[in-house]
Amino acid sequence: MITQYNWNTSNGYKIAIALEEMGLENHIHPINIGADEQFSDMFAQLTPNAKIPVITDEDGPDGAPVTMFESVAILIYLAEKTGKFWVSDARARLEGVQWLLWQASGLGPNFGQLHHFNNVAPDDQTYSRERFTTEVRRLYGVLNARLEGRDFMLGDYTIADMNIWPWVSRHAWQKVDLAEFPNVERWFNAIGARSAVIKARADLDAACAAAKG
Ligand SMILES: N[C@@H](CCC(=O)N[C@@H](CS)C(=O)NCC(=O)O)C(=O)O
Repeated sequence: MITQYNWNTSNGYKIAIALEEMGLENHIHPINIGADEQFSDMFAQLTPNAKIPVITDEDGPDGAPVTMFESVAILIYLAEKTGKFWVSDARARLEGVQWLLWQASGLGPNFGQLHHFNNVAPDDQTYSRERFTTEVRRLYGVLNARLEGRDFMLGDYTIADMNIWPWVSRHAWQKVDLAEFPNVERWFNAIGARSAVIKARADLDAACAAAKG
């Protein structure tokens, strides 16, 4: 059995979606990051980084339990465990790793900063808002170019898409109109219509709502 220690954020949805797409039985243990549960002693036993998502799998690679943090590492683990939604050809895998790291090192952090400066920062933060808006729009341009002539990031639907899609699902927080990036809009709508994506988001949202009480 896999347990997702999770909350309904962009990084959190990635794992909920992957588990559902791969048909892996799992249990959601909500970690309410709005109530600082990521800093609890219990959570510190699972991760040194005090951030969701984290998973535990009673049936790890050698049959022994394993605990994992960092959403991209978890996505690779789940794809390799199931043999689903990844690429086996060596050259395709190199390409896939580049796009996974592009999200983890560029898209995720910059989108996250823009969410903060657009929606949370208390004072006028024009300089920061403009700085991150410029970079986020540049990243949308890179994504749009990659999706030209391709249905998904690596051709077929894989963890490379699950890794990016939840961040694009917050496009309103980024004040980005997807119509400006037509390949992204097409890709976004196709993934958003998948039953596994709809169910995974609804299940994680419901578990988080119940945890908030
Ligand atoms: N690089 C990490 C980022 C994880 C991350 O930033 N998680 C956020 C939610 S999306 C979090 O736990 N925030 C709580 C906090 O910063 O205290 C990953 O991809 O797993």
